[in-house]
Amino acid sequence: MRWTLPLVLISTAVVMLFSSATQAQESVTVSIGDFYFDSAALTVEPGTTVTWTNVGQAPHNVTSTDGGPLASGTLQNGGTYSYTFEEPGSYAYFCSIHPNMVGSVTVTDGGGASDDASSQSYGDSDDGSMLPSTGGISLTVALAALLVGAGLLGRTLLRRRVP
Ligand SMILES: [Cu+2]
Repeated sequence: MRWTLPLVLISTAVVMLFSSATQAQESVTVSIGDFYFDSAALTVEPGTTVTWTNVGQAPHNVTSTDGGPLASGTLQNGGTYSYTFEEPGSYAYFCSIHPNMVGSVTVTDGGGASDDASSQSYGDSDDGSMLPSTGGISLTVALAALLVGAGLLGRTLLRRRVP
């Protein structure tokens, strides 16, 4: 019966680790100002939805530079445009009304271990507004549960060896 708690904790931790690794999808916002994109250079994982919001007074748009998929049409103040990036690659875009407004979204190949995913998320200090904090917290909780579970298991094993 002493095995039950550690085993539950460990399996819970493993499930949480896997689910946080596959929860790469997230949402990121980019502000469109007069006359800039913020963040102008974004790095996301596949499956990320990026939403541009025009916080400026002038009309702007999000238009792929090289015939890519981004085509927001004209966004007035408060207007938004979303696109979900599935394919890895580099997506350059600009505002065709003000061609000196340029930005890019880099989509990673996303095929890494969970270590890659978390270090990537936390590396984005430029756009600290949209850190996937829930993923980080659940990873920490999972690791803590794993350590506690392993500790309990170890103590149980030690106790069993003592006559
Ligand atoms: Cu513009």
